[in-house]
Amino acid sequence: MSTGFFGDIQKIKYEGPDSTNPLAFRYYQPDEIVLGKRMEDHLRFAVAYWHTFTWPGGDPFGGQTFLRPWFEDTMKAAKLKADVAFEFFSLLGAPYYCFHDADVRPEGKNFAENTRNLNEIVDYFAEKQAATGTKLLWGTANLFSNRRYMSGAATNPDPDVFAFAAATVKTCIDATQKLGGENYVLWGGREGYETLLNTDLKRELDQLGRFLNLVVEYKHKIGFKGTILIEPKPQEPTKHQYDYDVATVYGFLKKHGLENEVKVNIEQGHAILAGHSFEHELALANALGIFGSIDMNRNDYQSGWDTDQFPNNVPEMALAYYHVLAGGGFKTGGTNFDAKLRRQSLDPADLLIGHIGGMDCCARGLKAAAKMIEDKALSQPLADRYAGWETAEAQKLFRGEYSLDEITNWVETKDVNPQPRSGKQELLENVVNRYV
Ligand code: XYL
Repeated sequence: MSTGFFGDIQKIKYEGPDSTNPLAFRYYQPDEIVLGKRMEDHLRFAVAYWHTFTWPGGDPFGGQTFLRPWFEDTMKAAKLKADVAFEFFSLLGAPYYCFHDADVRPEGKNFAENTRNLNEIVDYFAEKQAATGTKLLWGTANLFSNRRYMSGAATNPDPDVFAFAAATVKTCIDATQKLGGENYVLWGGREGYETLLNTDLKRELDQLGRFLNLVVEYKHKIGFKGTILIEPKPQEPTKHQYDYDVATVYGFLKKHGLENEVKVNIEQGHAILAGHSFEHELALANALGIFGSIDMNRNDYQSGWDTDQFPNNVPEMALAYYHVLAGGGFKTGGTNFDAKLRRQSLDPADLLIGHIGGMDCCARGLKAAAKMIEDKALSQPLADRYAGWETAEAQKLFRGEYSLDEITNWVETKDVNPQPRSGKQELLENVVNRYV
């Protein structure tokens, strides 16, 4: 039975680019074949439980603006929230969702009660997944909101907090496995510091390494088939977060011998905060072999904080999906909308409209990216640019078969005298603009 929260809104349908219906897709067609695969299977959209159903609309200067009938910390309210959430997934046609433990269950008075509450909701979700066909892209633990985590979770100076956090992650991996989740995410919002004056940086990094090893060991112990993902972010809430960006996470994984065990969940807004473009982070993760999944949103380029808005810039999405496709596309990952409404967008319909716009924007970006790949619009100029490295001599140089002396001899005897060639940036920018 419907909760009635969305009034008489019916399942969102594709109506084509000319439609002016705000509650219809203009570009996202799940069954459309792109590069030999259904669009839905490329994009693997997920709704973020926290922004869509839990966030009350506060900002640093004011509290709740959203009035939802489930805003109450009880099991009854948690179940109503779940009813509305699964109605939402079905109306939108989102194949996946993602959640933190704290988004879905009431806060208990201790660890045992938290676990009981989580397990009760997990059973409820399992029934709803079976009834609707919605799947879990990833689960995660909220190790940053409760005051016990104010000085970190894994990186806390108090080992009791480390233990509490580790035990909580165990329950969340169990929940994710039970619900058939395809990934498990670790975002360390408090795994960083406010000031180095009170922080033993080396110790905290070692604690974080131990914690991550525990997670990987447990994954193998229980036979969890999903991917463990770290989500980089440079700061906010802490002044400095240890999982700063893709490059930093890779160095950390290497140090702890986990580079083949853990991949990254890359968020558009976090890339921007780290001073990178989204495509930089995606391309680097591909290059390092650790690309996993994406958190899709956009940041306000003027604000300088993590505004978590829905994406609305097609050229940006085209370049993002270009790198996703170039790396072979998602395996267990997907496109999670880690995006929230602006706090004045009060209406239930706004929740749908935000996601519809984001999905359409991603669909357009995906199609543009696929066409660029088909036409070799960027890959051919790239191959041409590096073609010199394909010669036998250059290959030996690359493989390390020449010493510095031999190279010097080569340069001298052949009178090597390189002539610069145009990088053709403007030409390539114009090429991209033909597709978006
Ligand atoms: C906040 C982060 C989280 C993670 C999950 O900036 O994006 O929402 O995605 O903990």
